[in-house]
Amino acid sequence: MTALHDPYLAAVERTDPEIFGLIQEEERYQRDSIRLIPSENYTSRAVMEATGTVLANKYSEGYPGKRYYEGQRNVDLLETIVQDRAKVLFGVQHANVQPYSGSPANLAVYFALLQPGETIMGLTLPHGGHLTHGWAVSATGRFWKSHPYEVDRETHLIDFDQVRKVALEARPRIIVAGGTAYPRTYHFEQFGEIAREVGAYLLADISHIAGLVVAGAHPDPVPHADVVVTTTHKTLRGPRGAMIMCKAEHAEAIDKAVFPGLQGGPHENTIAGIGVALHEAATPEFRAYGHQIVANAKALAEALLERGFDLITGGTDTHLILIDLTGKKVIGKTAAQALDRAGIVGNYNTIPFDTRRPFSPSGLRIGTPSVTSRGMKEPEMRRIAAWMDEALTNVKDEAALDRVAHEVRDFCVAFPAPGLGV
Ligand code: DSN
Repeated sequence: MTALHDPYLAAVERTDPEIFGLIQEEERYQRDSIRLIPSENYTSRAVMEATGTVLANKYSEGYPGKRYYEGQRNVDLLETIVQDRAKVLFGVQHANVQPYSGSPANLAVYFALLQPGETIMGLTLPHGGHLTHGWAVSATGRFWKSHPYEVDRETHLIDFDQVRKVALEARPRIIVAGGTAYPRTYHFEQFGEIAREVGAYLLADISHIAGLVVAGAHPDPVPHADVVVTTTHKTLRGPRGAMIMCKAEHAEAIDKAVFPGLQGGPHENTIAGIGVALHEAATPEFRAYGHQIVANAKALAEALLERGFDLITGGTDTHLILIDLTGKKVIGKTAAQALDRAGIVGNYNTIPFDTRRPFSPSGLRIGTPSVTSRGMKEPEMRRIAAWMDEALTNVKDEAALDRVAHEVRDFCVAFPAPGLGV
């Protein structure tokens, strides 16, 4: 078999030096920088290899045993194994592993369970929700009514008295628990109670925290939610994709909504990569990884607080930290650009009740999944906080940013990133 395979990327280099060059540049960038975008990670080489295989040559519309194409003898077995792994790992009755990513997965859930015009109640986007939780510019806000809930104005926490009040007013068909910039625990049990009280479904969107959930580092949504959606590439550390998991009673509606409702042929190469990631996520090492992500985020938050940074909610329970830069007299975009120049990659983000606009907000969002994948621990988080402080007090000082970038590059050498080929 080995003769079939070139050394890593040799065929891309021969065939298309331009694309090869950019992939190599990106690998260097990912190797030499401290990546703090909380929705990103480093997949293992095994996940990456499974994703880039002959499975990309297939068309397999339908589901195992019920395809619209012949030639599925391997693909049917593969997709069934991946479904079974998801069911065991998350403890769910049904798993659909075909959604192309998180946004189509959420759309499929609404398409399956709601009539057009019924009400979605999610955390509003500027307070840490997601576009597909009913935000106006998203199809989810066009085809369904959106009646969002907010975080508390003082604490910036989800306040369940307020959630309940909004739910009683809005009478939503579905409540969404989950988000992209909320740094604290999602209390799925309380969401579930409110959903049942108002006769709504509960969708737990655990895209950001799925790896923490399987590691036991975040409460489990499964006992409380009708449907659980997750992307597969964030803390779960798989390829770019998504899964919808649900009770058996919703299985048929969910499957029909994904295919033929919204998608055509599933990307079986991605599904193979998801399978490898689920296999890895079932190990004791992954459990330790999930707990270390949270320990690192708490250590990083603590070190930033000591350096005078304001953190939304005062800290974190998860992998994610949202910094309010107002007191530092630097705006989110300038901060993110200066950090990138210094070899530290985060993203500018709105903070709750932000007085600035979304394209130039007051916040910076960071997280620890990628640095934890490199084996960094609490002492390294304190060094990262020191570099962030140095860069953010010198946003216009090219020499200072260069100095940090050099130190970061040297530091990264000691923490090899999984999956890289350079
Ligand atoms: N865009 C993703 C994130 O960065 O959180 C969510 O879809």
